[in-house]
Amino acid sequence: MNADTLLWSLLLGVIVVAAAAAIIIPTVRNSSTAPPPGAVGTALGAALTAAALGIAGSGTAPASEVPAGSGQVRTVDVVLGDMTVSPSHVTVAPGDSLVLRVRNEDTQVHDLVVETGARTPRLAPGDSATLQVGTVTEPIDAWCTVLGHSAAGMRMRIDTTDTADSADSPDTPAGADSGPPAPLPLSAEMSDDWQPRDAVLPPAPDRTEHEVEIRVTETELEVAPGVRQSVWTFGGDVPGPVLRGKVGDVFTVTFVNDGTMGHGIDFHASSLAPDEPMRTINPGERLTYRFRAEKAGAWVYHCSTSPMLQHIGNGMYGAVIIDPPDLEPVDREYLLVQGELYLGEPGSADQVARMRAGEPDAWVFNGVAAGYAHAPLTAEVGERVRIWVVAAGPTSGTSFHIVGAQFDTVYKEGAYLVRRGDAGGAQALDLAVAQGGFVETVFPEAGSYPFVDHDMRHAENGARGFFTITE
Ligand SMILES: [Cu+2]
Repeated sequence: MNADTLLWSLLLGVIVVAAAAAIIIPTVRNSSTAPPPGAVGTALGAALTAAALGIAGSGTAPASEVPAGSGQVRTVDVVLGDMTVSPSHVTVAPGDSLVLRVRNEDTQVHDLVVETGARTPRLAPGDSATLQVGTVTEPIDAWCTVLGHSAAGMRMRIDTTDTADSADSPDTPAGADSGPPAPLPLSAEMSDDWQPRDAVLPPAPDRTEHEVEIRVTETELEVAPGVRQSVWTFGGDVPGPVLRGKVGDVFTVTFVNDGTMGHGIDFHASSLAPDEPMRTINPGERLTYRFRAEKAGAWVYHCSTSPMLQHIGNGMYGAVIIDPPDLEPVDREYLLVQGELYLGEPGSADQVARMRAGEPDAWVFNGVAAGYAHAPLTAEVGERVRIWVVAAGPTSGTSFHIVGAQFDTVYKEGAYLVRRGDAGGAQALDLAVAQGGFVETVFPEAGSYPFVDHDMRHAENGARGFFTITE
C-alpha cells in the first residue's frame, strides 16, 4: 500500500465512521423501547468493522447494511439457548433494516428462520451466523425450525414501533398447528399387517456383562386401530428395547443417534454423574453409556434431551428390569410399559399444547392404545403370572388393576408391599411417573379378564387390554 492509497483509505475510513455514527445515534434515540443488552455495542462494533473494511477495501459499507429508504440499520445480537431465543422481542421503527447476529450457545443444534424466508443454516453449538432480515415494515415472527423447538418456546417477535403497543406475545408460526384430532376408534380393527408388541418378558440372560446397541430412529407406527403416528424411538419401536439383568450386572450401551435432531439417554437403573453419559448427541454421533446395576427394580429409561416432555411424549422411553435377588420363578412373565399418545405432527404447537396441558389423545400399554384388547395376553388357570409395570408418562402415573383378579404379591420401587402367603391382598399397583414394579396373581378360572389403569380417564382412552385365561 503506497502513501497515496493509504491517505485515501484513511479519509474513506473517517467518512465511514462518521456515517456509521450517524446511523447508530438516531437508531438508539428513536427506538421506543430500550435496546436489548449488547445492541448498542453491536452496532458500534459493526460500524467499526465497516470502517476497517473501508480502509482495507472498497471504501463503502457492505450493501446489506445500507439503510433502505429513510430507515436505519439496526443490528441485534441474538442468543439461541435451551428452548429460548434471546431477546424474544425486538422493536424497530417501520422502514428500518434489521440485521440479526445469531449465536447458538446451547448444547444442541438450532437455527433461526424469519417469516419472510430469510434463515440461518443449522448452527452447531457455539456457531454463529448473520441473518439479514431486510427492511421491516410490519411485525414479523422468527423461530427455530428444529422439530418441536418453536412450540417449546424458541420464537422471536419483531415488531415495528407503530404496532408494538398493541402486540401480544409472539404468535405461533403459521403452519405449525395441525388442528384438533378426531376421537380414536379404539374398538375398530387394527390393520391387517399390525403385529402386537410381544409383552412376554424373557428371563434375565445367564451372564453378568450385557452389551447393547440402541439406535435412535424417527419413524411411524400404528398406535391405535388404523391410526399411524410419527414417533421418535429407541430402536424403532415404542417402548424401546427391554434390558434385563441382575444386581451387580454391568451394562455397556452403545447409543447411536440415527435421528434428525439431538437426542440423549437417561437410564434410571444407573447411578452415576449424568454429565457425560446422559449428554445430548447430534445426528450421526454415538456414545458409550456403561453402568453397573446397583439396585433391583423396574427402571425407566428415557431421552434426556430438552424438551423432555416432547421427547418422552413422542415415544422415547423404555424399561430396564433388574431382578431382586430372591425373585422366585413363575409360570409367565409380562412387561407393560404405560405411556401416553399425542397425535399430530411431533413438536407442532397443537401437539405440544396438549402435552403441556397433560391431555393425551390416548394412554397406551407398550405403545398401542387398547392394543392388547385386540391381541390379548394369555395364561392358564392355576398358573402364576407376574406382570411388571413401568409408568413412563410423561405426565400420567398408573393404578394398574386386573378386573376379577387379586394380587398376592406386589413389588413396588424396590420393596415388597405384599408377599405370597400374606393374609392381605392388593387390588392395584400405583405408580407415579417414572416408577415401576410388579404384581403376581393366579387366575382362578377360565375367562376374559380386562386389565386397566384404573384411572378411568386412562382406561377408557386406551390404557386397557385383556388376559384370556384358558383351562
Ligand atoms: Cu430425544
